[in-house]
Amino acid sequence: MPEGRIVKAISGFYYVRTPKADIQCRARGVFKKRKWSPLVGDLVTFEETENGEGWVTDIHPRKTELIRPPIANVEQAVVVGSLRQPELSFDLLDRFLVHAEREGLEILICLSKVDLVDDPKKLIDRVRGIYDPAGYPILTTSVEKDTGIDELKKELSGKLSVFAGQSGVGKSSLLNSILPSLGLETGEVSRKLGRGRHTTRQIELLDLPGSGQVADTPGFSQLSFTGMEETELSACFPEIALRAPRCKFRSCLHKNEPSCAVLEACDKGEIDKGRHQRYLQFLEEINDNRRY
Ligand SMILES: Nc1nc2c(ncn2[C@@H]2O[C@H](COP(=O)(O)OP(=O)(O)OP(=O)(O)O)[C@@H](O)[C@H]2O)c(=O)[nH]1
Ligand SMILES: [Mg+2]
Ligand SMILES: [Zn+2]
Repeated sequence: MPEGRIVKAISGFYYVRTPKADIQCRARGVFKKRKWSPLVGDLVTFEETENGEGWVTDIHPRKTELIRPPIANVEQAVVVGSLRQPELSFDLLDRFLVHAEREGLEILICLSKVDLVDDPKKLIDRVRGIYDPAGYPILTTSVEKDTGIDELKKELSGKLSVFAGQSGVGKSSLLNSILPSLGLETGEVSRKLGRGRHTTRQIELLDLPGSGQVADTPGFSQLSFTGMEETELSACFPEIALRAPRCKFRSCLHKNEPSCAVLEACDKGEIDKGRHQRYLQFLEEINDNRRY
């Protein structure tokens, strides 16, 4: 039976890309019963019907699975945050980074709209100071000034990547710069609210020239940690995970325990205090989830 990858899902239809064409498929009821539904990025087997459509009959085992945005088998997450319009949200950035780490994805932070800041170096250096200890590579881009686009192209080549970030940070604009023929819809950021308008509505997996694929996704404004355990969180902060083995207590949660190597690194400025604070905030949220 034919196989392919789901590149788009719209109201119960899955578009399965094969070397010949995209086949519009539905999913067998059995998936619904098992509460197991196909995701964009899934490799599937399908059965062709006479009218050129199909039924998804099997979903191949997933290498990775993100919940928000819901997508399977991506290898790399490009987390986009604009320096202005909207302002960079470290809270949202870190929330997404936790989810990407949990799936073991390669991570690239993309600081977009550098053209909107008069002296971007100061701000960029500050962001580097926060994320260098975690080992995350940072790329700065501007679609207006054509900055960083070639580098971004290189980072995407040969991989399956997902673009994620708040609405209005310029995810679709970046993809249009990389692939002008795409003509993805982009939307103004509301001046009054300083927020994007949720222009992209669907996840769509796009083929890159040469090899590689990239998914444009709708912007998010919230991200929670449902289903996550307290003890899992520190592994999703690389700079914390690195030091945790040197804490006195194996069960250390790096809150206020004695001889905590993480707290010591924070005091010495080796770990950014804001990152640690957000770690504590997320820890509290995970605890609250368990209580209710
Ligand atoms: N000045 C400047 N504006 C940009 C840049 N990139 C994007 N924009 C503008 O930012 C606005 C939002 O861009 P989009 O590409 O629609 O943002 P998005 O992240 O795809 O937003 P959603 O689809 O809503 O999640 C548009 O008005 C773009 O023209 C940039 O590098 N510089
Ligand atoms: Mg978009
Ligand atoms: Zn500790």
